[in-house]
Amino acid sequence: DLFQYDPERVNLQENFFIRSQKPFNAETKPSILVSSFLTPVEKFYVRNHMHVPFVSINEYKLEISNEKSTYTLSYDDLREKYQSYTITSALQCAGNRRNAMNNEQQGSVRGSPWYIGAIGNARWTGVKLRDVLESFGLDKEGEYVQFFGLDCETPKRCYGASIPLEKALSDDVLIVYEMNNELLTRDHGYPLRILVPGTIGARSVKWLNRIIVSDKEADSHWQKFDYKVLPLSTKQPQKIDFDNTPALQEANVNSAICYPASNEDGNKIKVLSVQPNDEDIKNKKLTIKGYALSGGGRQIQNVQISLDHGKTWYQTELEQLAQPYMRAWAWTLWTYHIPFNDIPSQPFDIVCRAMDTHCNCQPDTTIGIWNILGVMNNAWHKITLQIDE
Ligand code: MTE
Ligand code: MO
Repeated sequence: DLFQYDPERVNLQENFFIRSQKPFNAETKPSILVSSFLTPVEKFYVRNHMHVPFVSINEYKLEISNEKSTYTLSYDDLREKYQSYTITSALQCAGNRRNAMNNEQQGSVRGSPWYIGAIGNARWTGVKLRDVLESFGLDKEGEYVQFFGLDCETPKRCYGASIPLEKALSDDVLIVYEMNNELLTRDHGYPLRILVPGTIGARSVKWLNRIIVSDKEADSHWQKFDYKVLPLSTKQPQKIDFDNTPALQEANVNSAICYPASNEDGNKIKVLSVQPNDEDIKNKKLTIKGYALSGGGRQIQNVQISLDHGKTWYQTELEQLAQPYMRAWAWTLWTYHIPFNDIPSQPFDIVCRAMDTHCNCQPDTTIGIWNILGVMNNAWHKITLQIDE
């Protein structure tokens, strides 16, 4: 049983909706996502494609190579020889919000039925990938940098991904050893993982074992035959469909409503019954909260909500970090207080949408973006509320 070394996991029901046990896949409950700007490690979503490998730190070696040369670093080498950096960045699975693409008009999609919680925001500490590549002179040639993990189904079938060399040499791509100032936990990639901020989660390879500078993309299943937006017409993908579609890299602009929420799986709720809290009753307003983010370092410019399916919009208040231009990796949290008087007849729908600083915005429905792998869903998020007094 490859899963025999998976870590013990506690308080799962409290923090997560569990999508599968082997491999372990769990998403953070919506109200937890908006209860702090940094997502606590033990509440951060976990997306594993296989088992969690057992790593003995004394034997652990990171291999770094190109076609001509191979170098190795021990864990201590990496921590001692290079300067450490910390950034705050969201990490989001390209399949986040996939379940909303399962619909009657368009059909079902393949993959884990995530609601809105395959996302988190954390402080990541490590060394710059660029510094490591430069120290071996591996920053000059090649088009891609490939990463492979220690989670292998067979010796040849390990989790792997690649990113363009240009991105790999940019300021904030890290070989990470700490998340929120604690050593990485086993579920999040102990001892080392890559963090590629602004890019889909699949490229941030955990249990990092090999880095290869190459003219080619990683030949792993997940680089070549997954994490691609196949054309809407493709219902039974063949190899040629994958060969003709580029691998996803940068994330798109997205947002979701996380509060109010209940403990029940968001995918199953048609109408959410809420009791306003004392504060809201006093102010005669209902508090709504959520997150927003974009890809490639683009900052969120605004998040709006609508109570009439997009005819009129209200501007929400944003909580975000001051980050350099094109390096906005952290998410944005937003809040709006709906005056009770503005609430139409019950139950009623709320939708949210975000726009980034490049004026990228979210489509109103999944109609034009549906794809068989159910990735990159960024349609307006909608919840239906019933206020009980
Ligand atoms: N790295 C390895 N080695 N194995 C994996 O299964 N899953 C990827 C990525 N890195 C994965 C991996 C995917 S699809 C995502 S979304 C993120 O890790 C999830 O990171 P997390 O579990 O720390 O939240
Ligand atoms: Mo993912």
